[in-house]
This record gives sequence, C-alpha cells and structure tokens, in this order.
Amino acid sequence: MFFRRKNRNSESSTAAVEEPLPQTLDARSLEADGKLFEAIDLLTEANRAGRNPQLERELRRIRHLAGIELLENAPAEPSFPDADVEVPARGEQSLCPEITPDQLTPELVRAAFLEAGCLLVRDLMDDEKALKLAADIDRSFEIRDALGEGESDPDGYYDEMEPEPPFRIPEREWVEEGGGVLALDSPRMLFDMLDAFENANLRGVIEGYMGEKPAISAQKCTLRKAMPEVSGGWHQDGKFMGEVRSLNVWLSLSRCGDVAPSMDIVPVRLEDFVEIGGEGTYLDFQISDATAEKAAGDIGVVRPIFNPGDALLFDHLFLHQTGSDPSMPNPRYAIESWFFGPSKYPENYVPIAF
Ligand SMILES: O=C(O)CCC(=O)C(=O)O
Repeated sequence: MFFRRKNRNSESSTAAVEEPLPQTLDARSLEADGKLFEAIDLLTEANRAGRNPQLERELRRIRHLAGIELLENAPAEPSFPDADVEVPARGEQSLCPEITPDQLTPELVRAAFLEAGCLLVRDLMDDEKALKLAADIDRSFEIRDALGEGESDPDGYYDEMEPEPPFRIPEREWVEEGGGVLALDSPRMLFDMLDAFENANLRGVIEGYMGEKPAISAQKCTLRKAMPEVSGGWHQDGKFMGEVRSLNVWLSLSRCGDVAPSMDIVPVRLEDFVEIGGEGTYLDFQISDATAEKAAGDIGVVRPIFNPGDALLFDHLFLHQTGSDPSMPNPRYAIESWFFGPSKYPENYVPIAF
C-alpha cells in the first residue's frame, strides 16, 4: 500500500496528510527553540520505544537542519587525537589491525590509520541486525521500482529526501545504476544504521577522532548490493571529494571475501594520492592494478573475509576497490557511510548530523 502526496517527495506534504504524533510536536518545539540535537535525542528515544515511520522521517529532516548548523559553526582548526597507543595486531587473513567494539577509542583509530590506513572492527553490528538490513536493501529496491510518480512508501523503506535549498542530490540515478540506494532515501534504514552505530559508541569515537562533531552526507552514505560479475576500480575517495577530514565506516551485511564480493585493499598508510590512470582504468580518478600493487609494497594487496556486522574504518587516502569475481556464488550487501569533519566538508554534499 502506498499513499499519495500533493508533491512528490516533499517533507512538508507528508505532514499535510498525517496527524503529527505528540513526540513530533515536542520535537518541533525544541526545533523552534534552536535545540536541534535535543530534538534528535527525543525522536530517537521515542522511535526506540515504538517504531513509527513519521518519527523516522522527522528525524531525517531535523538531522539535516542540524547538519547545516554544524557546517555554519564549524571549528577553525580541530585536531586529531594523539596516536600514542599500541596498534592492535594485524589479522592473519585480513592483514588489517583488528579489534572488537569494546576496544574502540579515537586514539586507537588514529594509530591504526597512521600505521595501516585502516582498522577492522569485528562484530560492530550483531549478525541478526546486519542480515535484516541486507534483506531491507532488497525490499527498498523493490519498493523503489514499484513506486509511481507522486507515490511514497508509508513504511519508509523508500522515501526520497528533499534537502533544504540550495542543496540538491543529483547523484540518485548513478547510485541506483551501481546497485545502491542512498541511506537518506530510506528513513527506516537510516534509523537502523545510525542507531547501531550509536550503540557501538561510534558517535563518541568519531567525534573524538575528528576533534569536532561529525556529519554524514546524503551523497556518500549508501546501502549497496554488489554483484559478483561487476568488477571494481581502484580509487582513493579524496581524489574526487576535495580537501576533507573523513572517516568511512564500511559495514559488511553479508559473509564476503570468499562467497561474495568483498573489498580489495592496500592496508598501508598512504600520505598522499597515488598516480591515477594506467592500464585498465576508464574513470578519471581510477588507479591501475600495477600502481595499487606497488603502493601495497611488501604487505601486498588483500581481499579480507568479512562476516555480517564486521566493519572496516578508513579515510579518504585509503586505496581500495570492490573485490569481486564472477565465480562467487552470492551478492554482497554493505553500507558505505562517510563521516566528515564540518571544518572541511565536501562541497555541494548534503549535510546530516549524527
Ligand atoms: O562497497 C564497495 O565495494 C566499495 C565501497 C567503497 O568504494 C567505499 O566505501 O569507498
């Protein structure tokens, strides 16, 4: 069942056809007083107590307003924490420093990035939640395909975000072609994702790492299904995002690396961008296999095996590609969620507070 709105995907038109819940009204009072983060906390608690798509859409709207506020009030010179801690041992297969969520600290993230370019957190999300989110990705694809002009999904599996002017999201078609859905276009999955991150203490850890309250973006927060027959392309995300302070939480929602596409990675710290172009490249930011292998040095290129709920943290200098092979029997589901320091936020991206 879908319901009709006056204007497609307009947040205000949703309110026009729905009676606001008491918690929505309370959150709007906080919003009117400029207390956006308190409104986020109130709506989050209310939705934890009893899920409601209206609360999830409202949360998305207020997170966006709070994201704009973060950009407007960004600190001048935030700094990363001292990396004066021991870097955890590299996993035998992944060759990445590996930890469990209880070990996560901003200092450890920094130390691991400086040594290996990344940090692997096993079981950041529990299996059941991860597999449910993977199934929800398929559901959001089906609903997106079924929706006609002027229709929206009342359960929030697919409900396109309309950002505040002058922000725009021109990347939707490209994301869809790549087998993805923007997390911001699914208020339901956005809630699940951020709630799981908060439960794993990522809010505090990322803020401590950045030295400023982080913001995600509509454009670089994607839920994706990777097919074995679709090959990857080596890249460093900073090459097309400009000068940023960033941390990506790449969260696997499937077993992958053996039975489904994983990521191929260069688990070493790169202090700069490597050479683009060369054999097999076709995008202007792409890097050849030979350059990736050279950058990996003695450690070598690796395709880690992830279980549902395992997360790889890295920043915009990390060299990686989708690691697929047509002989793999399964697709892989994952979330790519880039957090940015508002002091160096990528131009034209739509800010969303965490
Ligand atoms: O999910 C993938 O295979 C690619 C992800 C990626 O390139 C990224 O997170 O930056």
